[in-house]
Amino acid sequence: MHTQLLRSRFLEYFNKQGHALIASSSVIPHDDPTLLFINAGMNQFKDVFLGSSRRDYKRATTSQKCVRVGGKHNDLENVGHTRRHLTFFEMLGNFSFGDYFKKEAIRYAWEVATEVFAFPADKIWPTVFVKDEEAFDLWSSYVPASRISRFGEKDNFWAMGDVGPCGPCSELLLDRGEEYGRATTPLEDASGERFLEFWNLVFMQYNRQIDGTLAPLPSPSIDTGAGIERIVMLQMGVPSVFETDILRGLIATIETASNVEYNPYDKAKAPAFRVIADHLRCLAFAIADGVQPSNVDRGYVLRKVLRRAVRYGRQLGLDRPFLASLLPNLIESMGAHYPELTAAEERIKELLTLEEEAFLRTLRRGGGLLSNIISDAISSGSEISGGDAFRLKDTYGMPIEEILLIAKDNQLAVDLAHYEQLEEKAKERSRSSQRAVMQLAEESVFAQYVGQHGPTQFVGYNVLKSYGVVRAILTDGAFVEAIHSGQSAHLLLDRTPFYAEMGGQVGDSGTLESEHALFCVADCQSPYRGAIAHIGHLERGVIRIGDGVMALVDGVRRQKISNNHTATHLLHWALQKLLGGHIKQAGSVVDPHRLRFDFSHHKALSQEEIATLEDAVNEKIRENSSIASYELPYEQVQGRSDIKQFFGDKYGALVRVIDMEYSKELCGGTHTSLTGNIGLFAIAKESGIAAGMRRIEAVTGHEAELLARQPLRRLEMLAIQLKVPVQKVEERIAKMLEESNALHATLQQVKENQVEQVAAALATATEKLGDLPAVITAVDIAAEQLSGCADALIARIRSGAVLLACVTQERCQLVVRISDDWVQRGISAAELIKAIVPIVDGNGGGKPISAQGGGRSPHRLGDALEAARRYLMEKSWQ
Ligand code: ALA
Repeated sequence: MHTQLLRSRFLEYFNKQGHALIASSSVIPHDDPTLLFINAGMNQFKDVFLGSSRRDYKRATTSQKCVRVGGKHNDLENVGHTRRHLTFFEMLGNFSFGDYFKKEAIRYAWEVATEVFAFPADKIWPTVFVKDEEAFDLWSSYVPASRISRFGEKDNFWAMGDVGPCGPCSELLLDRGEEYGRATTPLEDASGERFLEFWNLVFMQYNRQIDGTLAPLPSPSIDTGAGIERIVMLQMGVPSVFETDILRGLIATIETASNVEYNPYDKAKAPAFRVIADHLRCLAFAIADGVQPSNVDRGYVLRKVLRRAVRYGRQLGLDRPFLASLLPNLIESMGAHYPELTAAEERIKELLTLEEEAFLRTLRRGGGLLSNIISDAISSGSEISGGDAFRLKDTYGMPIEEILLIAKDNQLAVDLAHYEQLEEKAKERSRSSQRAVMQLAEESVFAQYVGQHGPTQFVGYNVLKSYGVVRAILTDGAFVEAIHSGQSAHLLLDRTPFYAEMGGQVGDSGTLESEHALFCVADCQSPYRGAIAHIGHLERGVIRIGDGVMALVDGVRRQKISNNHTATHLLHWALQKLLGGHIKQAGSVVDPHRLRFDFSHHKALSQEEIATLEDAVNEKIRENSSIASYELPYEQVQGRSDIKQFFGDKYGALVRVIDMEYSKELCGGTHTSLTGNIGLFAIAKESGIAAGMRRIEAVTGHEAELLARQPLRRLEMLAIQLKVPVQKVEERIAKMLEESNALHATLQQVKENQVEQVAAALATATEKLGDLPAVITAVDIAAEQLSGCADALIARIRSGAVLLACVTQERCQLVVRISDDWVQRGISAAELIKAIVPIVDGNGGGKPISAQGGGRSPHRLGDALEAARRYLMEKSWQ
């Protein structure tokens, strides 16, 4: 059964059992710093398991795009060399949020395994967590007890990460027979190849805290996951996931592109095919969801994946960008179920090719760098340092094995110990940035708060002032009862008009006031969904938990932010109108002073395009139309092409739409009520920030006026420098240009006269070489006058040869002129120059009547002139 069919049968089965069909989330986790990429179907439901958010359904089923690379779940270097490691795969799953539990989960899994997957019932071997008697008993009604194995925490306790939802699990294994090993039970099968796991049922019961303790979840839930590639592999009876339909199809296109045949048993070449097929899927899906190869975080991981694919491509002779040519095949097999892939086709192709080109250039430079490193090491008699080896590997993607081999060929050692230290550090960097770790600690504190008190109610779309009760006070990462004047803290209220930074819009500032206290809010953040932290310090008084405060947002600042946010939507609309629908927002920042908008586009905008954008936005501002906002169920909005939404975002059951009729966008930010409030819009800067990625920085209102006034200010400064009133600047400059042209002409005349004078003086110094009158000399004039001087001289002496030379900055220049009559007698300027320039380490050429040359050794100019004399002497006799 092909992947497509299997996927739909699985989803249909669970849909019939009352599970909502939910689309895969983006592979980029939204608002979850604990994760680099989505690595399991349950990620998009993390909040629901924790009880901090709710959905309209209690059962769901998905086919989730997963990326396992760079995190704890995968080792990139394995992919391609094993039968089943992948960086990208689809995970089928069914979920219960406090609805059914172990009994039904096991029944469904059994039915699907034996009926939908059609695996022979007597080949299915369940495993359970060692202490889970309940699961053991439940399985006993389907298989004999002898086929149920108990495993410990390492195998049968699943956790999403170091913190978060987790619980004991039960796996379904399929016995693939003796061909895959002699083990007779899963407990004996250390490699797991014979008794292959194909489905994991997690009985979600706990939330692991930062200190490692397990807090019970609000209600026991179910999370299951089955890798679709593995199921298809088992069904088709093929030895590896790379022999299944989608991946094998991609391998076929690689065969065509490289003209090399794929032989799964060829240890030298087969890994390359597998690496490329797998990595292409990972890259294409991640790019479609908005990640760009870069030097940080996810972008860094993606860059590593792409470089690995390119390096393996070279093993198949693919030494030019090739990944884009494989994409149509992938879209054909997966685009129908994942429309975001089809929609992003052009952008994916463009980014892949740009990145491949850049890396191929880097590789070529890397080759050069390696030879330098080697020659330096040989001449200094030292080894290749760990730092150099790491640079070659990390920046130029050269595998360490290759570096070791080349070093060995040159009888050089490599400081491997230091290299490995650097490698370990880099791994650490990509695994978890410091920021993520800190946020993680904070996150769990706030998660605990939301768990206890429920979310803070945000009332600030309509009001900027509201009464609230202090629910929690946090100083130095711990909850306290009260704070006193001078102390800094994070304050949480039951309700607030303060907007916490999100979706690019900065947090509000303002004050929290009571009769006895004044707390200045410098920033407002939401470290965890539902928690709104007012960050600031207590200016005076005391604040205690339970105190009532008046929350006052700085209204002027908020208005500017809202204006800029609406202007961002207008800019997005204008960009799509001008450049086309492929323009996608890749990031934005909205603060009171400016807005910044990043988008995918392959070339810089022209001045004209920038003006068109400004005009379009300003026109909408002058229309002064109102901006509507309302909430809709996400199901109704999903798939509506007239509402801009981002695959990179995870939306709740209800979403907010910002509607200006011509532009509709899902957005949680604050907006101005009438477009006219924005006043004026001006683009301050347009620049490139990465391959295929542009950035516009713009200002509105008073800031836009200041920007518009800048050229005038410059003009005023200019007028001061020119010592004329502003109105006279043009006139003054025209006059200066006229004067400067006249001066230039005079100077030219002076130079020509000078050349004439030098020529006249030289004409009197004619020597005779045999019959040939000649002037051969070095002169003290500028190089650009040399030709003019030689022309004037030959005109004066009429018949003969002229060789003039001058010396400038470590070089010498030579020009030769031969009169027509001597050319006819067989003397050639070009030949003369060619005969003498080697003496000054240079080259030259020209025609019989005129030639020129230059050299790097001016101290041998005298010798060259002597050689010219001898040459001409000989020639004049012939
Ligand atoms: N979340 C579980 C897993 O990834 C099902 O294995």
